[in-house]
Amino acid sequence: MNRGELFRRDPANPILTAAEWPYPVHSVFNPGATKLKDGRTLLLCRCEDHRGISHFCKATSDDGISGWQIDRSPTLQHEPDNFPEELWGIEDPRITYVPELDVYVIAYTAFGKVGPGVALATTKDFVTFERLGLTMQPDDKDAALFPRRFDDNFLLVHRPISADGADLWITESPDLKNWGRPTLMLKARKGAWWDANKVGLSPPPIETSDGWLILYHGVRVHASGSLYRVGAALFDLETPHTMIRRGPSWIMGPEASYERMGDVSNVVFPCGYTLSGDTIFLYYGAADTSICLAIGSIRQLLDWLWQYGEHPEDVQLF
Ligand code: BMA
Repeated sequence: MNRGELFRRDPANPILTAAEWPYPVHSVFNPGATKLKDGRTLLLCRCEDHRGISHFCKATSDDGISGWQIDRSPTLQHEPDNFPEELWGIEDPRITYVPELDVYVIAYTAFGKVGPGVALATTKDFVTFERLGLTMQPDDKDAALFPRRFDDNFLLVHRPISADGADLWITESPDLKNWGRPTLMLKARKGAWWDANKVGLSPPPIETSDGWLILYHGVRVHASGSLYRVGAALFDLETPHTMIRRGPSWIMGPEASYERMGDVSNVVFPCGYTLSGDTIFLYYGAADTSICLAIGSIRQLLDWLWQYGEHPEDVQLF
């Protein structure tokens, strides 16, 4: 399977735009996704209003493609009086259902004066939410929780900025409130690589028989701006800090006109997926403007990684 064929864009793309919203919004993009217990697909969409501030609004659908039922007002708004880290809005939600707690944990970017930070909120019904506040200090974003504990601890993938760039880290917590023991998970490459200098987690980790499949975005900065593309890597099931393979090339990049042109052109930015057997429905923001769907096969993604992926010691990081 050619890397360019691993995901096929749904013909209905963009599946959701601001024009369909029941109340005025400027743009809808970067949705978190989950499959509810009744089988419906839920998207928690990032909506940017006409001030530039983002909030979340949920949309549900029976088939995950069409017939979206959209909340008639914002589902979750920023609350700067109680949570000053959300002064300029809440962005890019990633949803993990945690069976042990029977809650959905939403990791999102809280955008405030000190920069973007990773905040968590829990919900059982996507109607009422409990905020757990910031996990660690900014600058940090692109986070999602694994769905279970490892050696008594929850694990969060996130993307802090360090002196050496913007890489994926894993940090542990016994209670989703106290975080520690950060470990580097996946480093950005350097130079001309598609994922040079800046990478970030795309949707939450995907559990497969071969290991944790991680889809991540890489940012290549050009004279005319940034290109956001998606790549893949595989990590050990029991010790998810341990990389098994990393794809050398991107597997999905901006190609369609709705990805090439928009508020921020040349961006594909997935924050959520659902599974139906081997089929993955990947939900992504296109050009920070609309919501799109790409469909693939977990088996084919894994086969591609086994065939073309590099051993961690062969990955060129300099
Ligand atoms: C990233 C995030 C995303 C956005 C992307 C492209 O840093 O802020 O929300 O989609 O940039 O603008």
